[in-house]
Amino acid sequence: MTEAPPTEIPDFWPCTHGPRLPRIALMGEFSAGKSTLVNLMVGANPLPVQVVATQLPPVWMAYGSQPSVIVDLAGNEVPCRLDELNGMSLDDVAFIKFYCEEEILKRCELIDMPGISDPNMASIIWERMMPFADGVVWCSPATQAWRQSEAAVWEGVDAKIQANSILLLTRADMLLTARDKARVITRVKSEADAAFRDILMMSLTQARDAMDNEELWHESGADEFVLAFLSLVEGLASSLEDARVERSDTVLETPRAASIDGECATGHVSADAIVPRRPKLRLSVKVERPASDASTAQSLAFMPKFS
Ligand SMILES: Nc1nc2c(ncn2[C@@H]2O[C@H](COP(=O)(O)OP(=O)(O)OP(=O)(O)O)[C@@H](O)[C@H]2O)c(=O)[nH]1
Ligand SMILES: [Mg+2]
Repeated sequence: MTEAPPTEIPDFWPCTHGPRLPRIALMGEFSAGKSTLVNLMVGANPLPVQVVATQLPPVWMAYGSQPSVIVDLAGNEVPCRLDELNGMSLDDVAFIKFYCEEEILKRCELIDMPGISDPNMASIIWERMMPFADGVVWCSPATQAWRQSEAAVWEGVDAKIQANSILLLTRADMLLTARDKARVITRVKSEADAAFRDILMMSLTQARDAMDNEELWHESGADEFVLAFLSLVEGLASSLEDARVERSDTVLETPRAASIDGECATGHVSADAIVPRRPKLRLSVKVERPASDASTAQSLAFMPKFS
């Protein structure tokens, strides 16, 4: 499935130049909490949750104020409103590009995938987006965490992506005791530890409802997830920057010949032409940081809305 990146960039993929942000795909089975998590991170509620009548294609969220668009497989764009998709045929749709001006999107782009086991959604719809993700947050409900069907899909994912991915056990509030939670975490870690960078548990609804209640927020598991997520994004941003600098030492030869990393060359690209993008960070939530990870802690002066 995602073993090897495609040698050619598909028509629907936009040609961009210069530095780019890490892209994180939100994946998991139907109703696992992917859109709830994205809404929490973005701090608004752009994505419909528990959609039944309308299944959304991948929704790629990026920072910006421009109108959102539907991008078809040929790369054509038409204006889009998420609430107007009802009944629309999505056969030729590659993804929806959704823009909003939220802090987290200055640090990474998020791709909210349809459920991997959704009977109404062919797997090709999310599979074709996979080569463009740098990392994944895989949501799995804690009450039936890490099913065979999930593990089977994950096995087909490139090891490099796996190493940059978090397994998030959602619906922690449905497990009644701390002992139950510990049991589930231990079991899932024994099965999937090597296939993820972090395995965490969280109640998305509890985090969503916590507002300024720090205790509830902490209890929801959100603190830990935010730290892990931002550390992941920081690491990916550094790797992308290193790779970009390396590439800029080499002349890129043919148009659209670059690998599928968001830099699609139409000519020679030199280091001078590229201005590194360093978003200005802001503090919105105070978090206790592990003393052992000073550099990450420093970079975490920013928190996604998430509160
Ligand atoms: N109790 C509880 N409910 C949750 C949690 N996370 C999500 N939900 C609920 O689960 C339902 C489905 O959530 P979504 O975010 O739409 O799930 P999804 O993975 O995006 O679903 P699809 O896009 O349809 O595959 C919603 O009603 C959420 O409120 C959680 O941590 N605890
Ligand atoms: Mg969803």
